[in-house]
Amino acid sequence: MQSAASKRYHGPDEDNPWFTRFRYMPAPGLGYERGIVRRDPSCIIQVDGLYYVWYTRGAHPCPPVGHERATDALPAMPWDLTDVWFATSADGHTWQEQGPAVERGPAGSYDERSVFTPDVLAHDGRYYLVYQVTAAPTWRCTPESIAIAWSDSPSGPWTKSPAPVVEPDPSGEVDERAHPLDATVKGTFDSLRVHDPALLYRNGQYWLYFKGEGIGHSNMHSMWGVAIADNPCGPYTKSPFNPITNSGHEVMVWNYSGGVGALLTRCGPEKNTIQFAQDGINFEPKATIIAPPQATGATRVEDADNAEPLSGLRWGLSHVATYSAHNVVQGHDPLGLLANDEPWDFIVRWESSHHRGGYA
Ligand code: AAL
Repeated sequence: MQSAASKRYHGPDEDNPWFTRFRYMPAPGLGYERGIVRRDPSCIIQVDGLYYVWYTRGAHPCPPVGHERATDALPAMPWDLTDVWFATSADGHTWQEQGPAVERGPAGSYDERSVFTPDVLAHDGRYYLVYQVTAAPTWRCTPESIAIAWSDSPSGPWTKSPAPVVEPDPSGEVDERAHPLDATVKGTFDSLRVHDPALLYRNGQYWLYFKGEGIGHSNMHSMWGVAIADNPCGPYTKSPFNPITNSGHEVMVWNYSGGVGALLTRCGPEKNTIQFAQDGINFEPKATIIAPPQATGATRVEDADNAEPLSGLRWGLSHVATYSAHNVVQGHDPLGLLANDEPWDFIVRWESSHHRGGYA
């Protein structure tokens, strides 16, 4: 006799090389600070012995006021009126903020309102930053795109692409001031916004993974797509297989064994899973995890150090989104810092370990 649960049992987490647990600790230099938003850190790269990270940073006169009250100086959301900054660290624990890497463009440009949520790729001696851009404060149905900047040094200066490199799919119809679910015509999963870019180099091409939000779709059931280019600065062509996940919010992907590992959090039936696609497209869940880092960037590893499925997920930085109550609901207040009297998002460090269980 065998129960349904016993029949589908694949063995304990401890025997699964894709399973891990996360623990959290402060990241001095990038921690809670009144008046400053720090969130959505990139992956971390090491150059000449120094760790580098990029992130969304805003110096705001007050916490977010929402779209109706937002002005040229008052932010609608934590990621409104922000720039991409970078910080360095000798030990990966204590960080020194270095200043802006990519800033908002002048009035009339595609990135005049905010540049945010970066990721980095170091390849062939060059550095590429991919990030979100918007010309207007985020509200119900305002569009958002992805742009790229490049440099010969991780410290910049950075050259911006003349236009965004990935745009929302031009399907669906909705009033900009309506709720996305009140679409007159439903669009594809990425017809409203493309978000959370993550850039990998694989098989001679540049794979730009992103999260889509769609007209007629709830942004709390987000999915991911990928766009591929022969040249890092584009043009990028969206895969005909998109969406390539049915779940997941902020994108975290890493190269492993010729394929791509992925950490899916927060949204959809396969939230809080680690997945793998040998071809970078057809993802399969490999492990269910608890309390994963939010909006995270992990430390990129050299090929020689990338022998295990989770070599690309050893330690990194993530954010605590104090502004959103869902962090409390989902138990993501590992440091108890939501007790702070004002919501200013900040960055923490995490480490993962394949713990064997028990009380040791
Ligand atoms: C995030 C990301 C994107 C969204 C906002 C800032 O965590 O999904 O970056 O636009 O929230």
